[in-house]
Amino acid sequence: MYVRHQPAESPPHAVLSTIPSDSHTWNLLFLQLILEEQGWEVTNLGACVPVSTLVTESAARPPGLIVVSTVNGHGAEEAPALARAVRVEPVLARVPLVIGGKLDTQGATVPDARPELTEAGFDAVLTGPNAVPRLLALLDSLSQRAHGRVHAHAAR
Ligand code: B12
Repeated sequence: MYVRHQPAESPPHAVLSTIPSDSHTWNLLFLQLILEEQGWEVTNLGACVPVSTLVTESAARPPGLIVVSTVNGHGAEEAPALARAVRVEPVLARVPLVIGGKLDTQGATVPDARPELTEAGFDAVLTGPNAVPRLLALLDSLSQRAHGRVHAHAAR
């Protein structure tokens, strides 16, 4: 079972999306619940999200994290363009951007097998049995960083 963390006073915000061709939704619901359990407020954009919608929605309210989940096997092919479109938007250029799920039809689970995804702008490619623990570790480090920022402001 995953450990529930105390929600921050002002919850961090994550945008949750998939690639344009992917109509699966239980993966998105699963990730929404994981993020919410860890104290994040989630904007779940649902199935078959056009890249332009992801960029517009995220730019309107820049989140602390963008999570892309895809399981239909087209992620490796479609997600590089998604990452480039996110990174070209100035307010999203440095927002942590991660992808996970079933990214191809070969069942590849080794993150480094997909260098095109990190080259295109993803900070992490989370696949295989350690995907969720790695996401939880990332959420932990983001929330520690956010708290560090709050303390730094408070100290001034
Ligand atoms: C239910 C299902 C459907 C339903 C979806 C209903 C819905 N509302 O979602 C329907 C029938 C509509 C469907 C359609 C299709 N499906 Co389908 N579907 C499934 C099925 C049986 C279960 C998926 C599911 O809901 N799992 C439950 C969720 C909670 O788990 P999950 O999706 O596996 O995600 C987990 C991990 O991957 C991970 N994860 C996922 N994303 C992320 C992201 C991050 C950041 C992290 C950390 C972790 C993570 O966490 C989750 C929990 O462990 C799987 C087979 C299977 N047993 O997995 C096939 C499967 C995903 N489908 C598949 C395919 C091919 C299709 C179709 C293309 C079939 C077709 N020819 O029409 C279409 C998709 C069309 C499209 N445009 O996308 C393939 C994908 C092939 C691949 N990737 O290699 C699968 C794997 C079946 C197979 N073995 O071939 N499908």
